[in-house]
Amino acid sequence: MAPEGANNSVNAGDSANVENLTDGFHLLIDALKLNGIETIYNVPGIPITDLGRYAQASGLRVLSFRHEQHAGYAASVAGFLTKKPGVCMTVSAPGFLNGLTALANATTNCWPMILISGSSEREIVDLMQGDYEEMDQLAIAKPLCKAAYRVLHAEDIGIAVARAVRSAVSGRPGGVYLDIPGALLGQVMDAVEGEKSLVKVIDPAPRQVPSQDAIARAIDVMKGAKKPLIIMGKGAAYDQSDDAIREFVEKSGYPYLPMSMAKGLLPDGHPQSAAAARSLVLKESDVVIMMGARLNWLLSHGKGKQWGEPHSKKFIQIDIDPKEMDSNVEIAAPLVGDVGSVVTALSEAMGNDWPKPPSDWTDAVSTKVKTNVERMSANLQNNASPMNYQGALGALRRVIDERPDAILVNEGANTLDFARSIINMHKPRKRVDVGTWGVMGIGMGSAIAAAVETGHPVLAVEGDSAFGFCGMEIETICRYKLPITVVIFNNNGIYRGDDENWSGGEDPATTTFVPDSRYDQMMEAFGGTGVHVTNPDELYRATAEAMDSGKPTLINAAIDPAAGKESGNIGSLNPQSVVAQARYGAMKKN
Ligand code: OXT
Ligand code: ADP
Ligand code: MG
Repeated sequence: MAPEGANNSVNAGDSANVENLTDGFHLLIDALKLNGIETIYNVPGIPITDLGRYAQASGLRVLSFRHEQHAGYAASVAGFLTKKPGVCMTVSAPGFLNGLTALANATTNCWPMILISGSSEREIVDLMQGDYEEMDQLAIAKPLCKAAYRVLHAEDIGIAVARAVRSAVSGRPGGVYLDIPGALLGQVMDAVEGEKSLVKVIDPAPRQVPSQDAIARAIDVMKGAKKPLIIMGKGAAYDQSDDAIREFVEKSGYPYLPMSMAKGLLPDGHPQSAAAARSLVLKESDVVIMMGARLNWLLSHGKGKQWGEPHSKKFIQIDIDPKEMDSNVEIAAPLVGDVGSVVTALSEAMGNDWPKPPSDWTDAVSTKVKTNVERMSANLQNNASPMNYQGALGALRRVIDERPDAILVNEGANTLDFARSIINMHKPRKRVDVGTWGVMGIGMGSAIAAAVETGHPVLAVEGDSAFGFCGMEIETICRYKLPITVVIFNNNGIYRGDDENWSGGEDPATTTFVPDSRYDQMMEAFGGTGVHVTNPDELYRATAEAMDSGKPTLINAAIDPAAGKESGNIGSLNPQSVVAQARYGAMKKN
């Protein structure tokens, strides 16, 4: 709480000239608006409740959530979709900590976000005298985000917001923490001086053009390729250089692999897409161009049996962060710069008669694609009840095929991994999912941001466990009347719903839920539409109707509890031991 004597109170006699004054509340709001911020995702409470009210009164859209983690996920996805920092506002200590998960996740995903948290006064925190919600938030935030700042004086708010905006979007985007002690908001100063203290950031995310030498080196490596491959990541989607990317990929004639949130940069099903030949192209390629994608765990760090013989490939890497080069394997041609500037320079250097890759390579890839696509499509045409993932996702694939502007939000394990390869994306930045960390609970915040920032209808395809991390936000969705359809794949548990308690005791297995829950009735409790479906035909009809209605809807899709695999496609990451295998191997399902 504000210590006595701070210059934060206006004497009764001064009220006559109060119109010549401004305060910390309004300097912060004006600084955010001056830098193009239009929306705040928050949870009210001491000391920011009035800040939210004043921001709303000043024309900012202020959405209040039920938990700060989801307000934070919304802010981070707003950053991914708009290239402007998404802003999340929280109370001190517990609210700050709830938001911190989202800030760290934004930083991991390289998405621009600013977490603004109220905090306790330095004088009390630094002596650890037990303030209300006392915590040294700045120190705790610093290791978990890209940059962190604290403001103590009203006249510094303008420069602080400018620093936060530039830090969030420049270079490799990321999360920034801005610490606002409660007393700062109540400080007053001369309005004219206050206006002068505000800073509008000039060119916060400058294009970073690659050197000609780097381009020449990369072209040289490309010229030697017999089995080239391009891997596009969410950094390429974020860059919003869609035409330049497509021109480069098509000019090269190279097969490409989109990582999950790069799907749609070129429409899935594009003749050069190798998504349905993933294992083949990773193993057999000889030159790999990484475009805004890291060689991290999602790509087995660029090594191991998935990648064929060790050192059998040359990597070209396009990344705005020079430190990403050589992170996992040697990069033969590092291209430091933003994706748009790099692919434009590459396309120019390739001239107008760039030779297509050898047909034995492209034919091998397209043959494998055709085989896998045919094998998968055979499984999608089923109307089985209880549903399996293929039948349910075959229905939702049609819904998205018919609504290419809709945004798909997706989380779970099987619900995620099957949807990624079954639901085709037709345009850039139309798929938002668990990102680099594989975080459960991103669904509702992401759906809210997608609806608010784009105005398009949103389809959130949620595992029932994943939904459990964020389900209370369906009240937020109903309160703001957002065009969001939530489809819950209810298989009664995490990964599957038929596990048993191996002790034979009364308690349910550790991965199962109440069987046959009716999540749709939760939605009805908040005035939304709830639907329960048991087969793909019903699922298709209910989802299409919901998407076209523009109304908050939750569809509870009963999925066969035995249909899933442990951890979906990444079961191999689970630790094993011969002892555990000997004791329990026979009891484990799938
Ligand atoms: O080439 P081959 O022949 O090999 O074939 C490949 C492709 O070519 C082919 N393919 C196609 N064929 C035909 N047509 C098309 N269109 C096509 N596309 C591809 O298919 C195969 C496979 O291709 P794919 O899928 O592209 O590639 P692959 O090998 O899978 O790629 C590897 C990866 C790693 C890139 C990919 O698997 C991936 O991106 N995985 C992401 C994994 C992930 O992040 N999962 C989420 C986390 S799992 C776990 O952590 C969970 N938790 C723990 C937890 C978490 N995460 N967070 C928090 C806060 N607390 C706890 C929990 C609790 S998941 C979870 C909940 C799970 O339960 P739910 O109820 O929510 O969900 P259900 O599982 O449904 O019950
Ligand atoms: P994915 O999970 O889709 O493979 P990653 O999150 O692993 O993608 O990689 C994203 C990479 O993109 C990061 O290394 C980041 O530095 C980079 N990046 C982010 N924005 C840009 C941009 N505008 N231009 C170039 N690289 C970018
Ligand atoms: Mg489940």
